[in-house]
Amino acid sequence: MTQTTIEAEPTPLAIDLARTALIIIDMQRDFLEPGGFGAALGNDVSRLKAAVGPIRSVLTAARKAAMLVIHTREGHRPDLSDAPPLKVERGDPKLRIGAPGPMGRILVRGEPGHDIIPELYPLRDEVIIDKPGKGAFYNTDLEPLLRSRRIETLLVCGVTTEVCVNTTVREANDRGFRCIVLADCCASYFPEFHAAGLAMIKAQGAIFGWVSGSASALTALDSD
Ligand code: C5J
Repeated sequence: MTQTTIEAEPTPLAIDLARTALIIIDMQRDFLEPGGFGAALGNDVSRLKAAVGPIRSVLTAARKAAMLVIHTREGHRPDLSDAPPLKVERGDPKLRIGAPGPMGRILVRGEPGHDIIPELYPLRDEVIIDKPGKGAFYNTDLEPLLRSRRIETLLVCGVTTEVCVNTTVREANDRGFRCIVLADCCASYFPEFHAAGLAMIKAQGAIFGWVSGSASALTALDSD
């Protein structure tokens, strides 16, 4: 039985688990650990840790349910040819994208800081989408991948709520995918942006998507 109902705001939702994927946005060392991109921008990276435990629980349940799991990573080619100069040329030149840091070159593919944190490390058969932008659909093959698997619903986790999570949800919504954002599985360096980011998604009758939490997701996944 793959049909279930998940508690969410602004309304509960009937979903087909066989056509649902878990997408975990940018849980990378560069955003969560000292010395990476997030810290270079002056943020308190410890604020993002709160999402790790809840994501781990949902990831474990999704793996058990054989759900499609997708991890994304924000980052650029070593020659930065896919990084718009206006994105690179911000802040202190010593701390910009491509600059050397304690976890390798900041936000560059293949560097230790670009990789996903060990607690949520992808299994060999899980999809990894390397994205040059904030949204996971921009200049990636995420959309054809979802369409080929006939996915209609995305359970969305990751960081940061108002940047890459929100951008991805808006891109997905415009492409006809239904997003359910798991609030405690997302985090921001700014608690007020986290709250506002979630409020914007579910406002006006779910203008971009629905907001739920890890407990409701686990109940729904258990009903499979
Ligand atoms: C940011 C992201 N915040 N993954 N990236 O620059 O949200």
